[in-house]
Amino acid sequence: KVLITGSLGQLGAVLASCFRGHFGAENVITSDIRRPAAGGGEVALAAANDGPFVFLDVRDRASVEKVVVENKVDTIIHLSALLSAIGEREPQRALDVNINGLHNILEIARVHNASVFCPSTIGAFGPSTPVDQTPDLTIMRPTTIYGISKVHMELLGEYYANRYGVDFRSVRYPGIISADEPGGGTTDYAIDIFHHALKTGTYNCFLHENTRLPMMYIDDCIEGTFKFITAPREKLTQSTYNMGAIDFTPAELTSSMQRHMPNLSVSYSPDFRQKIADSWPNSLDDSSARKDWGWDPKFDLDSMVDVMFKNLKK
Ligand code: VAH
Repeated sequence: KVLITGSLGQLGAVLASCFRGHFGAENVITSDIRRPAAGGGEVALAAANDGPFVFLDVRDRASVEKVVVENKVDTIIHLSALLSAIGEREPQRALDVNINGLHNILEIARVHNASVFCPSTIGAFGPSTPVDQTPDLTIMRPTTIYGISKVHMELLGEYYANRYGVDFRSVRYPGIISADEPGGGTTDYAIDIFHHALKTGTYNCFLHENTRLPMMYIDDCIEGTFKFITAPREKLTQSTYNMGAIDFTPAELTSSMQRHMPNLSVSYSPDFRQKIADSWPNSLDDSSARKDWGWDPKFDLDSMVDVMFKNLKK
């Protein structure tokens, strides 16, 4: 049985539906600290309604442990976290959720023999990291509380794997693009821009037009994540893998969108998120993920833009 924390978020809802499709709805327990109706739209509602859903605060170890023991959970997909921008607004809450939540999950996995998947991020890199084709193994000195909590997660997960034999797996996601509401990240502009474009024909971007960041379309993310979590352990040569796909700037995204909306007008007013974006890589070297477990993203910038318009117009 699978338990997913943070199930009503941008990734959780879609990942839950993917896992339920493969393993049966009753074998995937979704959970969140929010009420389903307050989550991110239809997909989140489905995550809560299409199978078992429990209220869980990952900071409350006893409650999480009760769900794991009572349901014989053997796989925990731990998605609860405060992202980069919201983390800078509330560093203490980010530490509490991202660090204490993770400690609880790893301890429960150790005691009850569960495996753990927890995503990392390009935010785990920092200003001293090489920016182009950033490799898996490199300098990691992030400057956001989110990044710091994710480096801690990668290292602690690896420690639990080496010391206690916990099957711990992680991937470093770039910005994930989907039609659903994102949750307080720096890469969110690449989603907001579609919603504003369709409503008003204009968008005021909070990043500079030439800020290049790695990105990925949600379908690639879900397919790849499923492949990684279910890959035979012996195929994996490391616990954390870069997962790259596309990279682009707000200006390049705008040009691609203008193929559909020639009159789309985008202005730029960088705010505090610019500094965060400037500390992250431009692109990732994900050759180990491709070699070890067959990571193979399909969407490029234009095909991602095409499918976003198609979905949002629906
Ligand atoms: C953020 N989308 O912007 C997240 C992500 C790629 C960074 O982890 O905070």
